[in-house]
Amino acid sequence: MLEEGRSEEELFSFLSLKKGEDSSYHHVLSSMCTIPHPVAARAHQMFLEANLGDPGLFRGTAEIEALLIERIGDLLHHRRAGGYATSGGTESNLQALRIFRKMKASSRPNIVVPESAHFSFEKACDILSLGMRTVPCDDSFRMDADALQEAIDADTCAVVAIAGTTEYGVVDPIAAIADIAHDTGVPLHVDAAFGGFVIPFLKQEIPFDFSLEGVSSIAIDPHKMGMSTIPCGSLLVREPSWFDLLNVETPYLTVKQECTLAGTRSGGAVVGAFAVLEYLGKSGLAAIVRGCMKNTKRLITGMETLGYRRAVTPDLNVATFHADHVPPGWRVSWTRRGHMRTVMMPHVHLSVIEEFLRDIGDNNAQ
Ligand code: 0PR
Repeated sequence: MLEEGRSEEELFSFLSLKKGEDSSYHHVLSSMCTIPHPVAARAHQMFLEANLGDPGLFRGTAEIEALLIERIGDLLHHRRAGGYATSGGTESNLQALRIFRKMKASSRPNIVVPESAHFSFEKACDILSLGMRTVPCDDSFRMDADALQEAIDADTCAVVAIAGTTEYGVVDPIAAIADIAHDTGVPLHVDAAFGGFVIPFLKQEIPFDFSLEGVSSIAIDPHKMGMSTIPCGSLLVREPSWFDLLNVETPYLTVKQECTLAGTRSGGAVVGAFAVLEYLGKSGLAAIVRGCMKNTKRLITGMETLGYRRAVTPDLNVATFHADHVPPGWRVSWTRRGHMRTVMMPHVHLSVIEEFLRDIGDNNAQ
């Protein structure tokens, strides 16, 4: 700590300098976050001091959180789902597994995940002392549902499927996985942290949500394709009472029990998420998804014309390629299998894609 505080002007010029060292989203093709919608930013700002960790003090904010969950539940075909706004996909995945671990009477519980699962499941298994069984994916990087059946045993407390994989943007065969989960009586958690705000708006219908009987819980993040400010994820479960399993007593708060992982929680981000969903409605979100998918197709066609083959045809706005270099100034990422990975988030406009194609094409020619 400084002995004497700095002047505001000097301080903010330091902050500006540091902000200048951050990547602006302009040439970023590697992120699953995006520039928040101005409506989300405005609403977040309005509720900056609101703490959802003490909902009795911030009743209005708590009501907005309940409305947010109702709206998302509606989108996922279960308006009466239980849920709360988390800090993101990692917390949602952890909390879902915590519930299912508590439901299972086993001294050595395990979960079954596809090899494509996000690394947050590794953290969750470590924290919850769960064994992690990995099921291979097929040639299209989707979970092999037949192999799943063999991986489930008497100690399996949950199966995980991914509705929009982080690396390849594909959706696991969730209908088939949900049938297996249902038949074996094992809860299925669907990680739709990325895909949850995309899949409902695709031309092609892909079942992934509570409309499938075997689906028990879903992680879906407003701070990814929901255009919200960070941090805002959400976890929805089929039976609201399941959250009781996570309750702890909070004697000195306005509300006497709490099932969330964090204590103090950002009201601002949650109101931001609600505001932008309310403002855009389904038609607004659908328009955003249409744009992102059109851009994904354009990038794939453009790259293939230049000789860079796609690694897979994605379901969502993630495009991956057999390519080993990236033009200077651009941010892409690389999958574990060595493919170039790009995410066509709403900030990646068509003009940005054309610029990228020009740059990688020039690079090629040299
Ligand atoms: N589940 C899936 C399917 C995800 O893709 C992610 C994050 C998570 C869970 C975890 O979500 P939180 O990070 O909100 O806890 N996927 C991105 C990734 O790891 C997160 C990300 C976003 C990374 C923006 C970089 C970045 O610039 O790639």
